[in-house]
Amino acid sequence: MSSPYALTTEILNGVAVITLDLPNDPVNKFNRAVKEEFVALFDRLERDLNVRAAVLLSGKQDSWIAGADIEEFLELKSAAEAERMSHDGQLLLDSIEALRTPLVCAIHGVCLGGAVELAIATHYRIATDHPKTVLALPEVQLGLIPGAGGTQRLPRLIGIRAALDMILTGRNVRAKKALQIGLVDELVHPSILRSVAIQRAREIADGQRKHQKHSGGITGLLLDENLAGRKLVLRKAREETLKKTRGHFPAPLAAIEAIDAGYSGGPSKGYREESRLFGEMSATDVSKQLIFLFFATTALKKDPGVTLAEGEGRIDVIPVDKLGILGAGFMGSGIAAIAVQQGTLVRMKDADHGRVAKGMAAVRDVLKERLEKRQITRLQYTDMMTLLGGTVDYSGFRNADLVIEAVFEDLDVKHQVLKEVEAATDPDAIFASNTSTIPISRIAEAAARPERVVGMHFFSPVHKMPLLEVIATSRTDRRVVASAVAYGKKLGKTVIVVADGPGFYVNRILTPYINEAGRLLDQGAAIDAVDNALLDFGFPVGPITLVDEVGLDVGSKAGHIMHEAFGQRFAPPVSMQAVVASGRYGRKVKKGFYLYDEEGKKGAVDQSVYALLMPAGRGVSVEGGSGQQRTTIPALEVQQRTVLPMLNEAARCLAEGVIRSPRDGDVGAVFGFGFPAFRGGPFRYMDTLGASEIVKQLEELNDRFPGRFEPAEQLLYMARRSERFYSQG
Ligand code: 3H9
Repeated sequence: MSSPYALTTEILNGVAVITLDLPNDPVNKFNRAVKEEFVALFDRLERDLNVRAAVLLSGKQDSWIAGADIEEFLELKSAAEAERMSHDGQLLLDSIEALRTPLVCAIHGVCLGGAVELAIATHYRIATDHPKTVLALPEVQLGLIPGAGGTQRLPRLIGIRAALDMILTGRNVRAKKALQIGLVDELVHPSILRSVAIQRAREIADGQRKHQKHSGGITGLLLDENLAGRKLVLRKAREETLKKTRGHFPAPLAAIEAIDAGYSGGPSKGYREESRLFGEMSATDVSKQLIFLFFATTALKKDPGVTLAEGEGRIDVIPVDKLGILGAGFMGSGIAAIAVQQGTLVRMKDADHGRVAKGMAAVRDVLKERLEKRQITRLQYTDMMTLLGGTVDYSGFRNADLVIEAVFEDLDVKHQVLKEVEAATDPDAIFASNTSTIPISRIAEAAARPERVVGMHFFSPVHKMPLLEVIATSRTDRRVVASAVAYGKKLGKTVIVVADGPGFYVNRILTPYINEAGRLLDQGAAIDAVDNALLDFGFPVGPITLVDEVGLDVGSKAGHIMHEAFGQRFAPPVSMQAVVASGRYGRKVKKGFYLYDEEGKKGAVDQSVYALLMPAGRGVSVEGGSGQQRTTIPALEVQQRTVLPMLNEAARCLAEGVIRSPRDGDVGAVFGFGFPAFRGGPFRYMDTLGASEIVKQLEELNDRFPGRFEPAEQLLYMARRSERFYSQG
């Protein structure tokens, strides 16, 4: 029978060996009950004079502690309540720091947020030198700041600059790096973690060992101890944060403020400010949206992608050990690169040896980058490369469990390769298309086994983009869908299952947005001004830059397919057609709307492109744009004209069943092309604006530009009934 308690303690020769193992939960986290158990336990240990030291271990297989319980944040009713929670956390960790019995943390697996704050309040930290061991303060990714002393203790332990890096990015710090920066004191193999931790606890109790205080090396020390140096570092951090976030994320700035307060006003002021700002941040809409996204993505991790029948429990999936890839281009090699990293045997085919070699080199580049960043060892690199093979025929495809095609976006070409794959593989093999726009059912028309045909739409660059759309046709076997979903997750992707149709979900809602950006150029707007307006809205890149990145040839081909399918509403803008016709395909040919250097690094707008656009004399410009003879379109109008049709299309996708839920629609847009996460996604954003406000704005635009902005039926219906997409905010 499992214990109702999370903490168990064993006393070994004066050392209390404490194991945290939250019952019935996959990870350890600090919820109210666990905190109470900690208080009671330390109270008892402090009074037990037989206990001279303590060690804290996790009972979970590969994770230590995931920090504070985020679900409890959802119950917080006010900033004051959150401030109290932070203050209580600080008091608990202060009491641990002041323990008579030194506490040693034995860390294996993820150590996040409040867990790092706990660890740095203790007397000694040992971590395992295992790839699963990472330490991070991910609070800013939830719109929060470390609230249990992290903004105060961390800079003093590892130096301001290293602390800022961790707190402002939330980035994972691997064990080796943690040792280098002084975040942990020692690294050991997992097999000896427990015994070494007990030994160190004894040594510290006996006064034989003190832990070293690091603070970012000599330069770090000099800067931190010197008022002017500190001010400079903090000012720079503020400037860079503002530049990067355009003011949309208040938490990183709040964290800097809390750190500053601790140095300028002393520790008690620092802790007070940390609690106050933690409370303030927890009440922001940004934090609510980011926490929503955290739970939405975790829910998707468990989602099999198909509806289970009553009593079914789970669905058996086909494991993918051998993968065939058709097309060794950018997408094909990108998929190969992530597949070999998961131990899949990959066979990549293209038409000639030159292309295959180029694709293999591209895989090597991705893995080399990981090697250089020390994310993998040389041995792992070699093992991964050994899993990759190339071919110009179908040799080695016979045993493939899954074949993904990433060939030219042309239906005839897709039909041809589908037939070839069916002939070259076993009848059980799954055929997946990575098409970005062609309906899978059209591709499956050529199939002898349409039930084995599915869509797996990866985003470019594959090794960086977190989303995968799995597309099921009405004929796809549900086990095939579930297998594509399971394999996508294994590849580390967040997977949404969408219904078949031109552009599926992500490209369908992206197209009207890009088209409208093009129409603004048709009107004579300046390229950088359109991009800037949407960067200000919160997109990571502007729409014109995005087109340059994706490739104008690819984008325009997709645009035509969408136009054919959806008619006038999706008519491509004139400007884009003129530019693509001139051979400016964007970054890959180092010629597009922007200038590119030899390495492909983006520069300023290429002024010569304006000659290809509609005559500027007829045009207008956008606030803040460069270029000639322009009148002004306010940035707000640019945002409305581009973002509203995207929202409108997202509502249509939901009504038509292209996506299963607003949650999938939000996650798809945020992870597929960077819809501003602090707005929660298109559906959360529509709820913030309200359906009637969206309808009103769309109708106003439709009066000015008939046909393009007609509100979706779904929005009209919701506006009439004052309905929302989500029942709660
Ligand atoms: C913080 O610490 C604030 C402090 O500064 C001080 C405050 C005063 N809370 O992702 P998985 C659940 S802020 C609640 O599928 P994986 C998750 O929802 C906190 N629940 O597994 C899921 O639930 P379910 C800073 C949590 O192996 C289940 O655990 N910490 C938490 O792929 C399994 O999760 C973070 O931001 C949590 N903290 O990844 C850590 N963590 O089974 C966020 C997990 O019902 N968490 N759950 O669907 C993660 O990054 C990943 O979940 C983790 C495991 C890497 C831990």
